[in-house]
Amino acid sequence: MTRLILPLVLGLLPGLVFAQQSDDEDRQPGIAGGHRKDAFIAAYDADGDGAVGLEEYDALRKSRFDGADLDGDGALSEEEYVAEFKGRLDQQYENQGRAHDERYENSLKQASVRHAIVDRDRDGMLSWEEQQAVAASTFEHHDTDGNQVVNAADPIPEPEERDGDGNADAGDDGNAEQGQP
Ligand SMILES: [Ca+2]
Ligand SMILES: [Ca+2]
Ligand SMILES: [Ca+2]
Repeated sequence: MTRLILPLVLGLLPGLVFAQQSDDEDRQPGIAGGHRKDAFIAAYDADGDGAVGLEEYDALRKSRFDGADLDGDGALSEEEYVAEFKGRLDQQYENQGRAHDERYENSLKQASVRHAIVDRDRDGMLSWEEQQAVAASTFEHHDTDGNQVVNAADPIPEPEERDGDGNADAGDDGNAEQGQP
């Protein structure tokens, strides 16, 4: 993963968008690297032990990817990708008792944008391999000590340039993975 692409990639995971959305109510997103890592852990810590192992990360994403692949052709169309993201977004809004707002609409638009970005060969379909390429770089970014587990022990990564414009929020950045499978 090149340094040019990484900042973009960090905005590619819907799971991250969700976590950031859920806790950026009283904090500016994208400023502290720690916030990003916390959001990452919150989004993927399936067993709730405060750490995200590579296998745990891959398993959750694969499960979402397969669930989103409604026609079972092994890849996600923009429609499938956005629908999966929308399902989780709707759940989040429902859980928070929030009415759909401008951010909601923007988040859906961003999901379409993410699909186009992650679809590297631009064939209109997001393959698992394309999904994995992006996800792996995101994991590596947070797993700063390289032990295949992202947890509190990982030193906070150096700030990314894109963090400077505070656009980690789902509503105005390009952040998400798989309509985030
Ligand atoms: Ca499909
Ligand atoms: Ca593709
Ligand atoms: Ca680690």
